[in-house]
Amino acid sequence: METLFLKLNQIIKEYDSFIIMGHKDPDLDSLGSSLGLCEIIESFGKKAYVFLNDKHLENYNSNINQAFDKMEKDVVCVNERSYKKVSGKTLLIVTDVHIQDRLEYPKLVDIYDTIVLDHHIKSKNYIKNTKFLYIDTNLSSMSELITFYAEYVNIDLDNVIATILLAGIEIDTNGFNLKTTSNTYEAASTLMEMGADSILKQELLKESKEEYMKRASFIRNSFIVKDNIAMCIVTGITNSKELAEIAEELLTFEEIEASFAIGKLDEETIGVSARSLGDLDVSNIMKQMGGGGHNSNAATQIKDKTLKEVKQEIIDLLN
Ligand SMILES: [Mn+2]
Repeated sequence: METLFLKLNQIIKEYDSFIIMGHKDPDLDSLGSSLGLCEIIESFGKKAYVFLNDKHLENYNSNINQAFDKMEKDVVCVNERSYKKVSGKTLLIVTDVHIQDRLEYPKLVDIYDTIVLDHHIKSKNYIKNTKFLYIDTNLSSMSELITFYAEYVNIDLDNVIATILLAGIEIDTNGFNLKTTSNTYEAASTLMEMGADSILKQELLKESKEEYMKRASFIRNSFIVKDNIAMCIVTGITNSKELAEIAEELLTFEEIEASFAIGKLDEETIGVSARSLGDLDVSNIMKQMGGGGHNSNAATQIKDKTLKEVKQEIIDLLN
């Protein structure tokens, strides 16, 4: 990672100001890595801004807003109007995403020099014409990378930012289960040493009882399609995050070795999230359905098919 950090240091020195942007519907990994980068860049004596659409700040659960209040470090956020006030030679840093459409505000890629840092499997639609693109799928999360970067530049992150990063790792690994390596634990340990607070972390990771009950009702109706493979059909309109959570949760049950969660993302699109403990290569099935991923973590999106047809397609592929 040292080569990467040296490269990033070098790039940072070339610019005056930085706008850091994660993905739409930001999660704690996207937010934590943005805030961590902000602190790292400011340690170079440069100006850094985190891009967040106002509507997202309002939608954040109140715990995140509380965390923002507790932050000792003054993080300046910019939105779709105020970014224009950022002055000097400016670089856009994209974190936790590499597809332009999925950015919090895609247009900025066409305006500023851009670098991309991500840990998701590389899509054909990655952002082209970047100054630098770094995708490492061995990382549990962007929080893991940014923690090591902070350590490398020898700064002690703000306690609240360290806490958000720790929560980001926990979210992306589903509680240190998925994609977890010794580096992941090392990053977590570093964050604790920097002052991450495990009570605040629990607060940040809370979900509403309604959300939990809704997911539980889908899980209750899940069924075994073959051997130790579970499937869950989500009714109504859902989103990729909920599908991923359901597929991950199914894996925590006895005897379940692989899982598929299927649901409508909008009227024309069906999303599938697939997880496996490793024996069944779910990416193989998702690839045959136009998607991609890893052995143990894969997904796809399908247009103009019914839930029933998608369900059958998966069953046929499993046989
Ligand atoms: Mn992430």
